[in-house]
Amino acid sequence: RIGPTMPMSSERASGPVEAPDKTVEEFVAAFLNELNFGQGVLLSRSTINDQYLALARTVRQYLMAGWLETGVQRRESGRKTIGYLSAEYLLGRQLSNALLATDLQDIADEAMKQCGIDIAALRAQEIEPGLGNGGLGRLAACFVDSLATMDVPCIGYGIRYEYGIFRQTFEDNRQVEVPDSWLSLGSPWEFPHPERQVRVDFGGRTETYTDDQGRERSRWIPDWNVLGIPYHHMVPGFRNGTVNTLRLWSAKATQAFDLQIFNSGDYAAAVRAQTFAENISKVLYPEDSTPQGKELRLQQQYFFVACSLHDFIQNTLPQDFDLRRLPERIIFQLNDTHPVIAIPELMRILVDRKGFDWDEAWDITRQCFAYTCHTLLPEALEVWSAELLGRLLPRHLEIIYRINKEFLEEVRETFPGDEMRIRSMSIIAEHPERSVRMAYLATIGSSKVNGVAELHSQLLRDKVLPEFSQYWTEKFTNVTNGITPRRFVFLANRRLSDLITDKIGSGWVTDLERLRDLEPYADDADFRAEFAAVKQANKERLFKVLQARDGIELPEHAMLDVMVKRLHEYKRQSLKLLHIVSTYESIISGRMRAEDAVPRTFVFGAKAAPGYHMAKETIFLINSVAATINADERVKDVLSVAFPANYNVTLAEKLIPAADLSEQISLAGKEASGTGNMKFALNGALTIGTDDGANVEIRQLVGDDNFFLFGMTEPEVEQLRAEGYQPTSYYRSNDRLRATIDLLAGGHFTRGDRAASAQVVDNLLTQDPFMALADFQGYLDAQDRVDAVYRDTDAWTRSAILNVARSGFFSSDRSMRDYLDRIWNA
Ligand code: GPV
Repeated sequence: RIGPTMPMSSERASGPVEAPDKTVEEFVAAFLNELNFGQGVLLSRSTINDQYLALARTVRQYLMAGWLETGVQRRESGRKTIGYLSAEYLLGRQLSNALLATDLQDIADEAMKQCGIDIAALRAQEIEPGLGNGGLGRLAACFVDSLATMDVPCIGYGIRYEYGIFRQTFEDNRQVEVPDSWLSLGSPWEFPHPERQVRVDFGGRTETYTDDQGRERSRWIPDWNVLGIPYHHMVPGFRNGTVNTLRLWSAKATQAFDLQIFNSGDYAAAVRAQTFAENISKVLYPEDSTPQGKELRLQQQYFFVACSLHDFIQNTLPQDFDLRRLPERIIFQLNDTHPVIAIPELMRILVDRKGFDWDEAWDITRQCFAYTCHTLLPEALEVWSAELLGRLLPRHLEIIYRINKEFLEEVRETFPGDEMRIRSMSIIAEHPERSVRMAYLATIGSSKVNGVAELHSQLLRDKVLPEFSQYWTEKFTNVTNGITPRRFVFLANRRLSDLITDKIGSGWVTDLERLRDLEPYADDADFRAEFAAVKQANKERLFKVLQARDGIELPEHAMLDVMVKRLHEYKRQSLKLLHIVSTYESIISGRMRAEDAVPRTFVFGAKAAPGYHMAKETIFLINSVAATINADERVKDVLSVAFPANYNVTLAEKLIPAADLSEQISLAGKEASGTGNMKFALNGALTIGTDDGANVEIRQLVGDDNFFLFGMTEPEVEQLRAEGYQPTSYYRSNDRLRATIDLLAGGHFTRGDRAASAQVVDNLLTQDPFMALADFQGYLDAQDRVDAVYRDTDAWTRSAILNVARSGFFSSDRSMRDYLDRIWNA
């Protein structure tokens, strides 16, 4: 039986909760029970959706005992909890992960077969919850997976967006966004708890008064509010019985509608307040690494943070808990600046509601927070105008001013007369308008600040927050990101997993450094053959998926060269495009014979923020180039370009295991870490990449011989910038670059319409803010090295195996251990 191994707590008067037996018979019985009594249909009349929902609820039954028991243990143990505060969780499909965690895959397969059902169709029925944009949201999902697997108490707090990241389609090669109604067919993985609703206030003003001890105090008189309804999700550990909780908040109006107005016939007016309130959790902002200074976004941030703090303090801690000891019980990890309003919120709770002195409250608060920064782009650091903050959260703005005043006084004591320094450390910026720098507030209000890769943490200290890192050397640290091997290797790459387990046992799934034991097999010809066969089988699986999903046909035997990530100028999809066009140009101009080229299939996956014009133009150009190349007989079976729409976690799980080459080509000093880079390496792709983010650490671990490095280093980028970067000089002096750009600009890919490619091309020639042209030649040279190694199948496979064997460091279990040791003291 699956179930608690601990003695049952006295808390449950009704006796132990038991899951059905882990046998095909009991699984079938539980499934039919869910279908008949839960879904209300007969098997013979059921739709695929009915069957999917019933299957999901069946698997849920096997997790339930562990979930309830974990909850009891968490309450009784008094252990410190990690409160992970994140505006995004990019979870991916839940069914497969739950089957994996419970070790029910084979039983469920067989049980469905006995019911005459193809389980693959049911897996395909699930719409993944896309409650995140990209790396940051996916990182949060990996972290909660690891904490559950390590049995660390964690509550993931976030927002239950009714619509997640938009669904991308292409029309005439241009991106069109469609709302992602992931809840429309039912959501069997969430548990609503309307009885645990929380009220959240907004607006109004503050006033001062004198309390009964004669102290001058401030209070907030808000003028509107909404309700937060928690929806709980299970976060199962890997086969360890632990199930942690993700608590996502949904906004609801305090009053559904105005009956008086409704009765008078103005129906729109009657529901206006409801619509307004419920808009707060309606949709995820599709911005990635660039904040939207929108009022609704600030409302979202405060909404989920206020609900979460209230939930922990009022509902999760024991009654009458002494809040002076709060830091022993919670550490709130701030996933970038999105939840940073939690710092003044905790101050408000302690000072205004619980009657603490300011100093004592501040001392507690700072111990309860830690801040992770995920960017180096100055334009990506969140700043809120004081006008907006004061209008929406007047008391919080007041608290921020006081935090700032006291902090600057402290700095002034250390650096008397250094007004320049003091101004540069102020939370409040005065130009172009008075505003609040959320990263500064986060740094001042946290016990620790970390970056997400070695290079990033170094640059964070030196370039983004230099005054702060001098002031508090000990506060700054690094935790290099990681990814969960459960989803991204064990689940996504079953063939490779079986091969690995066959050689070194299954311990690697929860102890990824054990992959080191594979190293000797890199020199074993039989193993290499098996490894290469796995890659080929994964390619064939991918091609079937792309055929069914997008109608894309790809040649069977070509190097699979993959660039998947959000579309961003700094990530340089345009540099990848220049490489493709350059190779194509070499062939059609006769400089290279098609039969001498290494056949390559290029795959892109990328969503552009709907308001990011240059990114959308780049998508258009990639699609245009793809259509032209794929239709050109001169390069048939030598060059193919695929750009399946709507890249998401589900597609990533098919794409990454099939890839030969991983493209990680951001301008040095711009990508904080990257996590796709880790997923590819662990699935046996070789990386072509710049010295940026976690690429640096990947290269150090896998070795220079097993990584294709190119491009300027971060100091070289800085130097070139200082000298005055002129992209046209590269265009003029490099023949291949000129031929490539001329072909792109000349309308060859846009049916003669030169204007259609002009924006991307002109941007490269005149601005090129991310120096694609400066790195172009180095990139081509590195691609030539890729071809040379790929021609030697043994050498390539050997490198691929070594990439797997040496990338165990990038498990998010290791990241979590680092957070526990360096940041959480738990
Ligand atoms: I700030 N990141 C993201 O996905 N969204 C954001 O709003 C911000 C950062 C990403 C970084 O760009 C990646 O380099 C990094 O690997 C990832 O966050 C996780 O740390």
